[in-house]
Amino acid sequence: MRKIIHVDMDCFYAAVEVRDNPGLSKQPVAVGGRAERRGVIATCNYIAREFGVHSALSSAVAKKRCPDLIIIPPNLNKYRDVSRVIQNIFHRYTDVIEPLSLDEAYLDVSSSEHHSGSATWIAQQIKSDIFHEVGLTASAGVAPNKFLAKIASDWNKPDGLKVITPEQVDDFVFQLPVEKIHGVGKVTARKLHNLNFRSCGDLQGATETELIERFGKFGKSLFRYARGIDERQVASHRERKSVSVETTFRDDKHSLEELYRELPGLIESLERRLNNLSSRSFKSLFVKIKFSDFTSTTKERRAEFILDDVFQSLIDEAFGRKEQSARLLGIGVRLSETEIVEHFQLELPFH
Ligand code: DCP
Ligand code: MG
Repeated sequence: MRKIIHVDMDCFYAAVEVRDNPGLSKQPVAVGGRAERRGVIATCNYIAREFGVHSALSSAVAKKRCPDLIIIPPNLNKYRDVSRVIQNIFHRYTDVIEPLSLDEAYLDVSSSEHHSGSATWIAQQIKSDIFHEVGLTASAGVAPNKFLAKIASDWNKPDGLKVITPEQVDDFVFQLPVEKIHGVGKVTARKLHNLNFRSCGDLQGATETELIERFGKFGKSLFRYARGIDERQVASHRERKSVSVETTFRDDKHSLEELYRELPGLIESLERRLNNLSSRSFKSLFVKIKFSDFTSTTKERRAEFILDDVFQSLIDEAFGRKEQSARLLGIGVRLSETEIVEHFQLELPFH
């Protein structure tokens, strides 16, 4: 039986900003782009969440919902530094760590000798180390696998600790709403509800074949998750498949020329991100355009290097797919199989 801990910082970027400016601790605070520049909210503190503010909401809407909201521009370097300190704390307890983003990681402590091998004590200790050394609260989930550990860390947020022992797994999943399953978004949830699958207990009534017929490959995972089974290992090195950057324009772009003009700036920030990689062998380049009706399209072509004219012709093709102006342009590279994640996923830029 494995012992997995999932640690997730509470309202991470916002918590860092409030920590560094304690005068804000009783105010609704968000981190994100400016409302007047079509920015979006990266995250916000729990006071702001009570007003309906959340990640990925446009800052303009956030301001409407919460007029007193203080929106701070992101300081990604600061969050990266904090993240490094947190990662070092994890390493005191195990080397089997899989970071998912700056503020979140899985730890496999099955063979840890700390605290007589009690994963619950280790999780408590990690939370306490983070609080005393970084001044921030984290939530942790302890369970026999990744699927359950992640659900558990979210269970009593903020500053939560939830343990699911092997004996509790069956009862826990039986009543678990299907929308708690990782990978079940709004669309899949609706589909499941229409089939009368509301809890994992309901889902246990379906055969694997039936679920695969209805949900494709994901059906296989659904079948196992519904029984609390997840054999995925905590992978300390994960392959990163692509690196990309994108920008949302203040005003929609109506012509190809206008889009081309954005290219040098985007290539530059893409290059900056690629600087962190150990190898630079690409499989392909791609572009993404989001149109004024919010639909998106992508175009991709094989290429081993960043070539301006490949991006240009991809933009040409993508933009030509609709008679509409563009509100967002993104470019990226798909990496060859050998590229290994350094430590963290890259975050979206803010413009
Ligand atoms: N983030 C972002 N854009 C998003 C979602 C998240 O930039 N659409 C950033 C800001 C968050 C950080 O990633 O602080 C971590 O994401 P989480 O989903 O863990 O959210 P928080 O830590 O902010 O809040 P919670 O307490 O719910 O974990
Ligand atoms: Mg978090």
